[in-house]
Amino acid sequence: MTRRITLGAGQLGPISKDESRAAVVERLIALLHQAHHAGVDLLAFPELALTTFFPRWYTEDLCGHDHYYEKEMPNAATQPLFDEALRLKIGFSLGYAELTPDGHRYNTTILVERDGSIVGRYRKVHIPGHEEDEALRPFQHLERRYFEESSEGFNVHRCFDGIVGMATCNDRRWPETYREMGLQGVEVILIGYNTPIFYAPDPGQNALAGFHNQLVMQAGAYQNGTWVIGVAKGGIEEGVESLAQSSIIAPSGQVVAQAVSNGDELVSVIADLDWCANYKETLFNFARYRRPEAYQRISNQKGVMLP
Ligand code: ING
Repeated sequence: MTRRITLGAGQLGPISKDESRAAVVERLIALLHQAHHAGVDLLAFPELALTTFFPRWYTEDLCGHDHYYEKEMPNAATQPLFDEALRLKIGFSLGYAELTPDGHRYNTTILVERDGSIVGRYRKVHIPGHEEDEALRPFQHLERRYFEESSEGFNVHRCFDGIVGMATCNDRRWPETYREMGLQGVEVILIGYNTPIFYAPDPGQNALAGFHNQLVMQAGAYQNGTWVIGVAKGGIEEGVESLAQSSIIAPSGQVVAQAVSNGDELVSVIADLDWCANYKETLFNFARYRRPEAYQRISNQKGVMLP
């Protein structure tokens, strides 16, 4: 029996620093309703989907940004989203800033099945940017000040009739992200992102922001035989232009659907999870064609860093 599920990317436009959680949750629920009409089974929301991208601002005292973090999930502000998703029988992933009871801070995403159960949680591994205020920058990218790197790695979850994994923003640029999940048989990878167009360390890359975004996700999908959903918070948010171009990519590496706006927009695709086998069991049959000991020999000789 063919395993078809309808995948959705719930792209968000800008969230202002004064926008309430209730107002943002209303926007998320509006995307849920569109997803319901499109027959979506699994809807991915962006990274840090409940607040503005606050790492663009420096605060001396970390607690100065505590109001941007969630201390539990769900909570009073997000419960309406969980309730409506359950009523509509739509699963979703949601990115948010997590402050744990013992004071750890993570850039977190949860995965909720259609029955309302939380079936997965991912904490961002690759934390980009910098730790201290860099006055020469037009805006900061202080994720390394506000989030810890997770040591939990990339796990996969058997749900939605398949195998689903998560990654966040900068993770998508690193091949290990896809490979770790590919080696676990992943069939759908959900990736939320907030990506400023301007890249202070090398502005020459600005014009390639969209190309690099597509390049890494298309390659990751193809080389690991998996569907990939890249879902943005885009547009000009508190004066910073961020990439939109949310897209759903097939195991062939083809972009099947892409957002046409920089605002709140649903992108959806009917995905056949069995298409993953067309690549996993042929070209990229890891068990048959990858000899780990060969990689080990290369790394010993040439100091090659292996994923
Ligand atoms: N953002 C960015 C990303 O990797 C970045 C960091 C910004 C990289 C601009 C390159 C250019 O897409 C997050 N949140 O990881």
